[in-house]
Amino acid sequence: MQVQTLGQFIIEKQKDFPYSKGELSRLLRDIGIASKIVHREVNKAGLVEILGETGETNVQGEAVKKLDIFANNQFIAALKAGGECCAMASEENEDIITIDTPSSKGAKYVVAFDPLDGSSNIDVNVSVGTIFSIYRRVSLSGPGTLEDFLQPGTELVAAGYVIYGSSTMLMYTTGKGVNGFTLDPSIGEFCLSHPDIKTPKSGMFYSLNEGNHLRFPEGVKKYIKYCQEEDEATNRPYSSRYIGSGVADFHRNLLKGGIFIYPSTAKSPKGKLRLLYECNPLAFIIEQAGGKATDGKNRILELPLTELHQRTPLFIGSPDMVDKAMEYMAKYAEAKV
Ligand code: P6P
Repeated sequence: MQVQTLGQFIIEKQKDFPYSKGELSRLLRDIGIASKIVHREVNKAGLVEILGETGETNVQGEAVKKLDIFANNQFIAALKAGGECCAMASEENEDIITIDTPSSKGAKYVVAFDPLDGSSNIDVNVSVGTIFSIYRRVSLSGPGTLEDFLQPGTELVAAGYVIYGSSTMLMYTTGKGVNGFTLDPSIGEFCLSHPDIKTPKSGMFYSLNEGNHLRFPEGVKKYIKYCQEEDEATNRPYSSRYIGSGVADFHRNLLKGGIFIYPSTAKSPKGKLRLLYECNPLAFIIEQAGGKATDGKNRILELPLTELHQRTPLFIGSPDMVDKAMEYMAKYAEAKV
């Protein structure tokens, strides 16, 4: 079978963008390069002095793992060197990272990313991931600005994620479907393995941290009960699958069908996941694969983005499962937690 690498695929698809002069293609290439370097370190994390915590906390107040910082530095370096983006935003950095090298000042794009999502799982060998989203800048020239990032998800030009698991895969969309590439370490190339992915209309998995049950919105509690009822016609009860690494839970549900929910909780009244570099990119992907993503009421991609690290509740996955969850959220909207 003819292997098609990520690079070949991107160039072939470039004709879908008649006005593109290859900048987006080169940007996706730069992300692929950084992903391969992170893959190498993640896959030997247990062997080298890169496990454990740095002793610092990030802007989210979360303990920073050494591999978090390593991954963050790799993506920053690769995007700076590539010269195709004029600013970046990272989960690990409080403010945007402006790039004012000569080649980047004229760059058309900005990139937001979570360099290593689920990193608290690294020490126990659970899959982790990188999530990225690409916007066209709205500022006219010079280094990128905060406004370049404060755009709704409907303005996304491209989005994707890398999952560092039993194999390393890069999944992305530019608005013309979702394609998945598996890294072949023997040749150092991401190879097309999952062309034109479509998520099942319904699935068997529901994913959420039931430790927060007491403070879930009533609609979530009722939906969980629905998932647990016995009903052969709708293949219930579903199976609860929650690994605590969003990219891993999302990836399983994308391929097999399912729903991932991170609602508002006592600890995270606005939800835990970040709109810019977690929810919007995953929402773009799931919609391109035929699924849905909401905040419990509104479409994620249409949510106004007013703060860099803005959080939102997230319901994402198979369309029929998200619709059912929304029915319960609407029906019990007024019920007090
Ligand atoms: P909790 C990881 O920190 C993360 O951002 C997602 O990857 C994951 O789905 C979620 O948080 C887990 O959060 O509160 O259930 O541990």
